[in-house]
Amino acid sequence: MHSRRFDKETFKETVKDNVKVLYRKTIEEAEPQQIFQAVSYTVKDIIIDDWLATQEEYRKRDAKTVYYMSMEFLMGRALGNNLINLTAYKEVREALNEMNIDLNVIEDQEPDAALGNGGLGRLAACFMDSLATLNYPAYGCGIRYRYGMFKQKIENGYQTETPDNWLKDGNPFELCRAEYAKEVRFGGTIRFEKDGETGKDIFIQENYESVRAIPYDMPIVGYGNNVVNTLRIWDAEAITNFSLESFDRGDYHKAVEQENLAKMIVDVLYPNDNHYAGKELRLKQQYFFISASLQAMIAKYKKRHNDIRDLHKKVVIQMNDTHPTVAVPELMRLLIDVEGLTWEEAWDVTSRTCAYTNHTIMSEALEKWPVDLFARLLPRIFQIVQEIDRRFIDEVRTKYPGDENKIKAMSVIWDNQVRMANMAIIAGFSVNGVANLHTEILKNQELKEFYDMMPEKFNNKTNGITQRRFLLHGNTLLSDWITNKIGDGWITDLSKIGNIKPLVNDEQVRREFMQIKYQNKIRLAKYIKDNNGIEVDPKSIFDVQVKRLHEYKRQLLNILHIMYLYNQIKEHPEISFYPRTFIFGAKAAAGYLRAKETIKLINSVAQVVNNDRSINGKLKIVFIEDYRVSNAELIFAAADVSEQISTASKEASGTGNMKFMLNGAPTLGTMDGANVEIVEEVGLENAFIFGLSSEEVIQFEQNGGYNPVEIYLNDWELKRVVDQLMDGTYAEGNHDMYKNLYHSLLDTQNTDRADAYFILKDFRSYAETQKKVEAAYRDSHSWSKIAMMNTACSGKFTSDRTIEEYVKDIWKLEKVEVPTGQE
Ligand code: NBG
Repeated sequence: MHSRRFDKETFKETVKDNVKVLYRKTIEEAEPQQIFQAVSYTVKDIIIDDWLATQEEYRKRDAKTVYYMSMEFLMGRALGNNLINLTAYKEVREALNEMNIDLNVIEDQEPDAALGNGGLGRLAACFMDSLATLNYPAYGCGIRYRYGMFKQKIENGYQTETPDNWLKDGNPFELCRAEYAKEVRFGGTIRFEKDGETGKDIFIQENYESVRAIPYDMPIVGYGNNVVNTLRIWDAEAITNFSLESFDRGDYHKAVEQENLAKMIVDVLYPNDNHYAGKELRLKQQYFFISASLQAMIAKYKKRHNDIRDLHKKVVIQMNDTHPTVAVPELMRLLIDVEGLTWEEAWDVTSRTCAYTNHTIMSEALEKWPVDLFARLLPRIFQIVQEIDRRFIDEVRTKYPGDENKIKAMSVIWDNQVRMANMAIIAGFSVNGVANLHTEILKNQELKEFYDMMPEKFNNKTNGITQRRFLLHGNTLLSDWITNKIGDGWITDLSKIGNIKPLVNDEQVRREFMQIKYQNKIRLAKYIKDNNGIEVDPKSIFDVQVKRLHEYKRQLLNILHIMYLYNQIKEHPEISFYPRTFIFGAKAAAGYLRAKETIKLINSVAQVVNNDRSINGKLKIVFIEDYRVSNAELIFAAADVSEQISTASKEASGTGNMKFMLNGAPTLGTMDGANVEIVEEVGLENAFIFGLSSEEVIQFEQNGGYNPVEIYLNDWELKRVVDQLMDGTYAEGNHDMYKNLYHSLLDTQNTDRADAYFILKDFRSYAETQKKVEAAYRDSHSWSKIAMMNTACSGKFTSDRTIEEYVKDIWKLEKVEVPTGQE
């Protein structure tokens, strides 16, 4: 921050004042949490002026705005990031130092805003950062869950979940904007009338329940450009306009019900990643935030425009997966029933406004709502969905006469279910996948019929991540070093990081690079010691797999391989083995049994291996509790090896892979998702690739021909590892503890296919490639080149690039320059 905007002495005084006003304490008496609040309010004060100036500039320019609709925003902590983007981090650290306050300690007081599960939610958060940094008008729209992603504890090796009460100390950065509250209605019946004067159809919802949606705004600070965008998350309140009389009339019950409905709707984030649970409350959440956001969007538009038929010229709606796709019929409803447009006019606006991003081909993630539930909860919306479907089916019949398979594949309502993805594709003007391979699979397999019928809608937008959080904030040593070598242009233009490529041949430079990695490993080792009580050797290879726990991500492959290494070391103590620390971090959805069994297995293997003195510390296994954005920043900075080992075709993109790469950890992975593009950028010689290709996987899935039992019977070392799941080795003698995992690999006792994720098939190839990793690491010259080349080649994977592509191909926004709001 430039001195004209930031005065150290004023800052210090304000912090002291805030401590006094908020807590009636002096700074010496205040708890760290209280200082965190006081500092945050001081920073918010600085942000507010820019926030006002930004919104004023958008208004003056009447700029087109993207509404990024998402059930999830996995923001992490705000304070450090806001300071970074205000370019005030170092000055604030200094100011606090002068008050004997350590900024790191203060940052650690902030709970993560964990309003998301994994990659999908974190992508939304990175997009918010990039939009603001690139001067684009944007709203993020979501839900202010009272409880975010659960807190994970490991007890006796098992995951336990406790509620994440992230708002308990208050959220200093948010603003409640009660004046923009909106009513959202559920259920009831629809009465139909004809307007006597105009002859138009009128639909009246009766006997409904409703809640009031209250927006809370969080500032999204752009990097060094005075822009402050808004993340608008909605809270729910009961509408209590009943009179005391109504109690006498027996309406008390209804009032309490409304109260409960409001509480329930925003209570908690569903903790499923890549999995659809089909719960009624989830559909309520979706409609709740969509209806409120669209009402607010239209109200804002109408303040300055009088023809709603031009709405698409000023707004564009990006639907982050199918979760927000009820936006399509809700926008139709608002345009027809409230704004009085004809169906054709409303459709014209809606289909030019909505765009859809697909994030997965996993069939269990596809949202399909039972018709009876959908129609009961959203009666008017269901009528509109039926009409969208009816008109679309007419179109299909005209284009493909007699081909009922097309209707089976593409209609919205089928088999008594409402298929949300189909509605999004039919109504949206753009459909994108999140990595090249993923988009190709959508076009050629999953969404083939749609692609054949409307190829012009399909496009790819390879994901990206923000270097401001995952390098500038998370890895200060490396970011200072890079800036020192090539200047700070990379902070807003990551392609410039390529300028360190020529330095890769300088041995001294590489030594510096590895020294930084080593320092970051020491920092992580300390975190592990403090949080897990395990000593790890920062000189060992830090081999890391952190992500949600899911069978397709194959944490099971990783741990089976570790069991195999352990057997080898025990049997041949003489073979040379480079010490390795295997680091895991993963949350399992509370009801996902095999995922939870995998966590227990990892921890049990850790228990045995870490306490076996005979292996001389050659192997260590650490399961980091409560993996989340804030500790992820430490983990990426310290990793030597990035495990990206999903079954090819299953990981739509991955974004953790990019964060590792940026921080100088090569990928050990399959040719899946964005790994393919990472290898394109960094070169095969700087990555460790193994396993079936996506074509091979799809081929097996479609035509059969894979028999894991054959592999099991013919590979005795692998057989031994698999048998160890059942012989009690890692189960304190309990033979049933991992039986679900065991059966999932070998038979169809509780899964559709034996080894559906090709773990046994890829095992040998993985083990061989792990050997290559070890050999490469031993040669520290070549390893430092590999590591540094990963950082140097990561330029493509900034979310700034991704956002520029969305803007150019889909959103068509213009940059708005904002003068500073200070002075
Ligand atoms: C996830 C994919 C990831 C991808 C993120 C962000 C869902 C439904 N999909 O591979 O599994 O990186 O989305 O696009 O959570």
